[in-house]
Amino acid sequence: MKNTDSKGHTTGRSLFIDDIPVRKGTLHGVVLASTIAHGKVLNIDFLEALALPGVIRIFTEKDIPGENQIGGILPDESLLADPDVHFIGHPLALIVAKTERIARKARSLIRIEYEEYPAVTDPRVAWEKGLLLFPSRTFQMGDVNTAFSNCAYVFEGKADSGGQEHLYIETQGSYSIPKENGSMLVHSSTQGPTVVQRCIARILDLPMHKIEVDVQRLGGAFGGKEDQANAWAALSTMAAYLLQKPIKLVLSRHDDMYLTGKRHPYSSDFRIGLSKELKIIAWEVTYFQNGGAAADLSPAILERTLFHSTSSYYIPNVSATAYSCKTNLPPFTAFRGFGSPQAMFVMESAIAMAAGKLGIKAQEIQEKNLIDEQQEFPFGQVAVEANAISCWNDTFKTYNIGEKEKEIERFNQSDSMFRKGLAISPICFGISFTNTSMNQARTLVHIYQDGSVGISTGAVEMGQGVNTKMKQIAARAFSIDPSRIKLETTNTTRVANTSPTAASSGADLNGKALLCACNKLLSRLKETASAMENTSSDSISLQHEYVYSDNKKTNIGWEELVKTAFLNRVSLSQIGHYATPVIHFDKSIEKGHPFAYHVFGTACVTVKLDCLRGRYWVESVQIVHDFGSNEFSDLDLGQIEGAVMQGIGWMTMEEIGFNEKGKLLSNSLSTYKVPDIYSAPQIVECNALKTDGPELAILRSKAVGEPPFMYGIGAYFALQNAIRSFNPEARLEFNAPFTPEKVLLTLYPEKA
Ligand code: LUZ
Ligand code: MOS
Repeated sequence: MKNTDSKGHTTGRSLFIDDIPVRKGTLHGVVLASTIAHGKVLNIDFLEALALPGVIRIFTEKDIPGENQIGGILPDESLLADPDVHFIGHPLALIVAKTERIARKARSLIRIEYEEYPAVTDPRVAWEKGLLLFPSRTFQMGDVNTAFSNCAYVFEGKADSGGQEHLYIETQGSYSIPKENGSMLVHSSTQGPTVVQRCIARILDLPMHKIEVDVQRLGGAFGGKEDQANAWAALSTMAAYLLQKPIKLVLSRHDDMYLTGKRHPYSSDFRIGLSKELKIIAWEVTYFQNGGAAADLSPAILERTLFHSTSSYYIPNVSATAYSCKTNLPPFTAFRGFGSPQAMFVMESAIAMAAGKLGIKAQEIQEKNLIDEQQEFPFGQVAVEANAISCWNDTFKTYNIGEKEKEIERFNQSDSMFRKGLAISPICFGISFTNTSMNQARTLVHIYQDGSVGISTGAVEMGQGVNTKMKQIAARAFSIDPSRIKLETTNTTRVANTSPTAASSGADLNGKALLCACNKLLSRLKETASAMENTSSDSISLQHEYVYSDNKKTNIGWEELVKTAFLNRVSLSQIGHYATPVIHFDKSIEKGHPFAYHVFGTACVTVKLDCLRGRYWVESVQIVHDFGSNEFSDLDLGQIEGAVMQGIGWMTMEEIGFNEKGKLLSNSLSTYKVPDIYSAPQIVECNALKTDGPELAILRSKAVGEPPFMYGIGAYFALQNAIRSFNPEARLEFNAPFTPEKVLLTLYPEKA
């Protein structure tokens, strides 16, 4: 199926928060936030702002009826500063006015006095000062110390990767509407309707049933709205509750960029040990995660980093330690890949370093160490249906990589200021929330008496096409035309206790729960049909909108069947519940089986570099991807293409800058560059690895949201290889993003 939202999006008819027609009496909120990174608020002078005509009220921490706490995993983040501020952008107050423009004007009239403390922005500095958000964790397998002493080659180094701005097209926002008896309806641009509901209930000291969160769709999220939609929804709902007026709070792009957290920057130390035969036998790594001022999702992200410390490789002796360092920056948060891209970058850096020192191609090391069937990850899970090697081999065959390498060599020998480079990027990503209890979902299916179907799930549509997948699943289950099916909004009153749509698992979890509901309805409809046909229900099937009896078409169509069932008082509504079986994890020993399955793939990335100016182009990204059954090929290809671009952006051009006082410098689209159509690779090809796919994936079609992001890592190393060919003496460091400036400075190192 094609994405059912395509038409609405391209004609501008799809509804986002800012498109909801506002109710009469709606007021508008704007957030006042700290302008210093660390300190104490001594006084805020609201007088002039309050005197501005049209300003209704300004809410501060003192107005919060419940707990001033929005920390999801750890209770360490105040909604409104009280009076300590820990980052620039820490909310201090909500200004409510008749229009957004007036609220904004009022904000400019407010004067804040602080006592300022020194700010920390560097994770290693924070670590030295003992500033951790929570205790460190270590994953271990084998015996690294003995292993290192037996290695033929040992290399150590440092690898850093930067943050990343989500830049969802729709900024964060919410619209809160009071209902009767103290209940609230909240439209929120969130991946986690239940997370928002729980957060609001805590802030307002209300039971969760009083808060109905409704989500039509999001204009992108990428992890940025897994936890960080909370503050805005809580603020608008608190104001709406206390004023008993509808309140709309939609962040401007600039506010969104400096108020919200981004991908975690990491700084890491590594040591890699290889045998003479180039087998990696020892791997030691320490990650310094820049967590920002509060934990947010960092504990889960840190965990996913550790789960991916060996990337696509089997390494028998591993010691991986991760620290979450507390800095005075906005709390860093979920972003596609969730800590795993950072880990994979370190692993690939180590391999690139080893290859450089040994004077061989990284491919020689990569290929010899790909994880194979029945080999163990450092956290105890054993690889099954391990497709790393088949993806690798298929990539080399399908795209004739050997020939491509020769072509590049020939090109590089020609006498010009251009060089080309190639790198291979294998990926391996574990599917399931690492927090086992989150791997559950529910759906609610209504078959109306006219045969039309309404489906509610816990999944949030954010452009990825999950609603289209749900439609396809139900259409197939009932064997009816997809046009009979409507996907309802994601709503906490219809489907309760949803996990956020995250961890690439929205389609798997909700799709399985949907199948469960459909199958129950189907068996009741078959009972009805068997009575109509005077046969056993085993001999009944539904095919192409008709009842079949013993595989022979009857003249009972879908509509007649449904109507008959209704008249016979058969329930045409059904809840489906799904919880991923098999998975478990024991944190006390850091071992278990946390993932339903892994997704594999290999990309060959080539770049062309202008060695005079440092400009470069990604020429091609050619992929063999492990889709499983590849049941949703069009949608999934869209995910691959988007993820590849986003991964290349993270690795090459997207550079988050904070100054030493914790101020975000890259705070607009003129100072923060994201890939546009001109920086898209000329060629993006993706072939599906042919497999049946695992039972635990919906329709055996594997999760696809996050894994292909990591193909972008190849762009970094392809650039290094192009540089090496131009200047073999160049000092190659591992410090992403590899912006054109950095590339130029690497091509022409300053003479000592
Ligand atoms: N969110 C989360 C995620 O809460 N847990 C996870 O394991 C995860 N993984 C990837 C992306 N988001
Ligand atoms: Mo996510 S990074 O919210 O799947």
